[in-house]
Amino acid sequence: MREYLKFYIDGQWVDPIEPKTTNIINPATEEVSGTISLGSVADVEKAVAAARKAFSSWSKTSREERLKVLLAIQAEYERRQQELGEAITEEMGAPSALGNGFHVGLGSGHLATAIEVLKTFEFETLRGATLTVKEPIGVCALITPWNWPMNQIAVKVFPALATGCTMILKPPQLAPYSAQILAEIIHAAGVPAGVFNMVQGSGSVIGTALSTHPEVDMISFTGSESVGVEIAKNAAPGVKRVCQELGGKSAHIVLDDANLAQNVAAAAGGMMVNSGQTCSAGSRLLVPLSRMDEAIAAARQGAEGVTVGDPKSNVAMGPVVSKGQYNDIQRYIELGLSEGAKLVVGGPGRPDGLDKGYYVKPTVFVTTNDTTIGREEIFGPVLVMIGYDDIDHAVEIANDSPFGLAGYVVGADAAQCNAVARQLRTGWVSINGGFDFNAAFGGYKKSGNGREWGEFGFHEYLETKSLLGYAPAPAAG
Ligand code: TAP
Repeated sequence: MREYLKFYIDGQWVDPIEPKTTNIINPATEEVSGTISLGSVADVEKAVAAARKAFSSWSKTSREERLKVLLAIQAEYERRQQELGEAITEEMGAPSALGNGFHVGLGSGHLATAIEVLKTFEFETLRGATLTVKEPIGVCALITPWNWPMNQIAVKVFPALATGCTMILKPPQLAPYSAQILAEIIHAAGVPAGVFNMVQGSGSVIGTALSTHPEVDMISFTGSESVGVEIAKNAAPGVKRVCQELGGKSAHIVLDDANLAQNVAAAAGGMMVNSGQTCSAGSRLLVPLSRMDEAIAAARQGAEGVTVGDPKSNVAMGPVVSKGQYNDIQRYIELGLSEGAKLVVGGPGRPDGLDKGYYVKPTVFVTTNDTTIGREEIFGPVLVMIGYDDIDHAVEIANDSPFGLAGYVVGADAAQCNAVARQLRTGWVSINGGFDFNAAFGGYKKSGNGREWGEFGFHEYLETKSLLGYAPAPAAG
């Protein structure tokens, strides 16, 4: 049983000012796996004051000093990878191989990337007589979701540290353990007091206190559209910078010259990774309408190949994160059936033999882009397949979405893939499986306004200052 009752404020583990706790449920067993403290506005006040105080010195540190700190974090992070993976499995149900693998690996990948970017990042550029200086924006509130808990924290905390900002992290109540271990890692690495602070608790209390706080300069939020909008409204009177990374309903386009069976099966299996709880998941699979029968057979094969069960065992898919998430997904599956979508595989209820735990059947529907399940983010292991007539039609369907986070294009002709990718109105497009920690990640439209990852993530934490006449031209003659 885990017990994380203290917050990390001003370089110390401290008791909450008003003691209050909540139990954390293991989604695989529906049993209590531990207890955390829930913070209050008074804890936020303390954390913000610590971050404000630390900003005056941390913002003035040299690149080398910050590199040293990040390298120390990297050494500690590597040492505690196993623990992080186990925590992720327990808190949100990722299978061990995924928790220890991709979940923890994304964190270390972003950390290594932040270190490399920091080594050469141009904080100052001189053009003519004007010096442009990139300065840390100040005290940052980092509010994260539960779905890829370490990834979401890593893309915020490491660039914030690298750029000289100080911060208060508010992890998700549903997945608080890995954040707690990361705070221990940061403490052990010797990050100066007040630079990194962490308060656990509910979004409505801690998140709102941070979003409205006059001493918070910037908010980086990843999560749902509704909460993103609320944060922006709360932050508006203070004219804070609000970076939003929100939801998606991304198109995965299988072009006609691709190996259809192989790509559709892989896309169906890929949709089920992390129980489909991935903002950038290719949740709309677009296939040539003329080959729909072939695609259906391949999707069935791909989804049926996904083993579901106890995440501590050797399975491809564990449960979804919570009862609420399970119910939401079931509602969408029922909606798909009532809307007349064709069920290819899966459907309502738990997979056979799993009577306890928030397990969902890997599900595939064939539908059209105007249905609810074709338009809304389900955030579960539910793939919708949509047929297209030709490439222009595929692009039209892909872009006919309120979201614009990601896109996937697979095909044999690289030039054609590139041309399709260029036409997608999304912030991130993977062509034939391309992946890059240095590529900017973020959305168009209702998927948000921020850009994280690599060098682009640094800019979210920086102000731009122009010093005009910094280097006046030498006097004539
Ligand atoms: P949310 O319910 O939006 O929660 C995200 C975070 O915001 C949690 O820490 C939550 O706290 C907090 N929060 C809740 N209400 C708040 C408020 N009024 N003010 C400030 N903070 C508040 O999202 P979720 O259910 O955790 O995550 C799923 C959603 O996130 C999906 O829509 C998904 O697409 C999106 N997502 C997007 C991305 C990117 S990169 N675009 C990545 C991952 C997820 P609690 O602890 O109380 O919940």
